[in-house]
Amino acid sequence: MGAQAQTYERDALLIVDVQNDFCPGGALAVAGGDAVIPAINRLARAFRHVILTQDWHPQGHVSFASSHAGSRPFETIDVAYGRQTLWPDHCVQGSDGADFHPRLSAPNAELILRKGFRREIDSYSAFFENDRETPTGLAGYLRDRGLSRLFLAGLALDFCVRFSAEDAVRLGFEAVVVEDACRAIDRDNSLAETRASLGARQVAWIASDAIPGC
Ligand code: VGL
Ligand code: ZN
Repeated sequence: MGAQAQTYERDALLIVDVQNDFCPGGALAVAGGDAVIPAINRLARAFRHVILTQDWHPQGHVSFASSHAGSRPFETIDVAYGRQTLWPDHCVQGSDGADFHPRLSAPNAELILRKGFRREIDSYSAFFENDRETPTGLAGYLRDRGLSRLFLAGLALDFCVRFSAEDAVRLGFEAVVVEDACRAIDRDNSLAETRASLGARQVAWIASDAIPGC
């Protein structure tokens, strides 16, 4: 919808959290999470600029249900910066679950951006942590390099992809979600909310086969 089917020097592909823990068999598996990999591998070859994100939590992270006595995964609680969904322990720094999926192939990636490494703040967006204030540095990186349009693919569509795309637009970048290269966790209507929210914020959608070279 609306996005030009052509990649340019100013375009970057953001591959979000294609890590073992978000794929089948992982601690926070997204249904069909590994099914995005063939399309993402093609996209990675079609784009001149590729950035990977990696969810990267210390043990005892605030987003882990196990860090809060009496809490269970997928409940929400109040933390210092507002509501926070609690998750099973996942993407612990240095663990196999935090590794990129072994079939992911993006040899030309120029940056690996790790997020969620502060014990007291979760980070869905690749731009801001969940306090909505602490920047990751990605905006400055993109601006300094003249990258003004971001194509997003990966996991999970209704969390990290969603909030990254929304922040991108809020910061003045164009954002295009590559729909078939994403999968959602889809709990509590989160996928429908994501579609509505992205639509209301001028985030575009595209199919990967509309991108030259894919
Ligand atoms: C994510 C939940 C918790 C994601 C990360 O990558 O979408 N979701 N941590
Ligand atoms: Zn996480």
